[in-house]
Amino acid sequence: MVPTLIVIGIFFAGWDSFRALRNAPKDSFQIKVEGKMWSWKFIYPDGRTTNELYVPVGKPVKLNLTSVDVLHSFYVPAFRIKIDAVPGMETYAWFKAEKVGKYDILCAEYCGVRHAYMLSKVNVLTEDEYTKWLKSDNKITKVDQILKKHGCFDCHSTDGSILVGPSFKNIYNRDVVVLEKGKEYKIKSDENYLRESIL
Ligand SMILES: [Cu+2]
Repeated sequence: MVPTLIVIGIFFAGWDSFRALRNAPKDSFQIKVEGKMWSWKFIYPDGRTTNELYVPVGKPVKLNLTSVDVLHSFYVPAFRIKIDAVPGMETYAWFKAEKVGKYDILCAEYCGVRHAYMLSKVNVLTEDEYTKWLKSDNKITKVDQILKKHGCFDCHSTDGSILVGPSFKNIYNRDVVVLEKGKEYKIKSDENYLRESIL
């Protein structure tokens, strides 16, 4: 009897935590998350996308996750959430950030050679900052549409974060080293350089 009662007690304590984890509040702010080898993409209700997650402080946020290629696992140790991102399926997790700051995002499912670099951040902003952030460069520009259509965001970010390829942020007129016939040349990434790289 005694062990049975203990086990039943533990079950209900666990059931309670489980329900809290699985039932996102109805007024949660919803953000889509796409995992891919080897980066995270966050898609907000207005269509904007980022490679780092931006959320307001003190508000429940529900993440709807999927993967475009293999299994990944979205892991934020600070918020105690870890959930698989599965190709062809939608999973979810929710959290409420209690303090403003930056928190680590990791991939917790081995997904290929750069798995260990599949890192990102949660940026928790105050409500004022967040409304401002949502309003800033809110429009999806024609350039964004073109980049999206051709899949450029698979390897390049626009916010400076490093993915497989260089970020588009400040990409114009920076110093690059090119290799030609075994010789290194230092040049500027001018229009010609960018055009050739893209083509
Ligand atoms: Cu991974």
